Amino acid sequence: MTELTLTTFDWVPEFPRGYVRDLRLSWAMEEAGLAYRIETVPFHERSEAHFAHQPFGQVPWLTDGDISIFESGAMLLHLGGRSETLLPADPARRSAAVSWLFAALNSVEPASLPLLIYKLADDAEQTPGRQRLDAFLQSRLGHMEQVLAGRDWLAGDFSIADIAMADVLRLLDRFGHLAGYPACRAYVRRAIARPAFIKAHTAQMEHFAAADLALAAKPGAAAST
Ligand SMILES: N[C@@H](CCC(=O)N[C@@H](CS)C(=O)NCC(=O)O)C(=O)O
Repeated sequence: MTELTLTTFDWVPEFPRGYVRDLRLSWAMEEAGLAYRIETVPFHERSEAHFAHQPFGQVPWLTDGDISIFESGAMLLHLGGRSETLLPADPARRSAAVSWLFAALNSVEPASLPLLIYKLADDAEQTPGRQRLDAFLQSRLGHMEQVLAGRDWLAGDFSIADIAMADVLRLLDRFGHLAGYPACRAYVRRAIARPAFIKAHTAQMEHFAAADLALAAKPGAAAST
């Protein structure tokens, strides 16, 4: 088996900690018991080598031997190819899991990301566009609520689809957007109670806390966003 290496930032500000998307992959690898290493790239300076792996200068990316993969969905699919714990072999169940993986990233996450951008811009103005966006999100959550009221996981057993969907919904929950959606909230609670999630989340928090300490120990250096 070739070696799996997950690359994330060396440091990030407080706000995204616990939500940086490398967590989707470390969570998956913990679920599957796959060995992996973590490498880092500077948050403040994005090199050409960084863009060669992730064309938007973002993280995470995953290397599997000589193969380099970016986009969390693509990486989850790649890991699914390594373990039936993550993606079932049965064609019908596999298709269901892949469909829900895309639904998380293509139908639900696009409704949540603009809200995060408004939040970071400290913009709470109820413009017509913003109202449309809220309605779009409510519609997506309404449908997810119906789906999740009838099942524990999206495609039979827990799969990469749940890693993506729970992570997308977890961010919405953070900002109170799941208040009227008890089944979605219960789903997020179920997902984040999994030992693999707890291990990956703890490791991410410790990684950035250690980065703070390393920065503080550098003479004259102070963390800045
Ligand atoms: N669609 C990408 C999104 C990656 C992404 O948004 N990465 C964030 C961290 S979670 C990032 O690198 N942000 C810093 C930046 O955009 O400069 C994926 O799912 O992998």
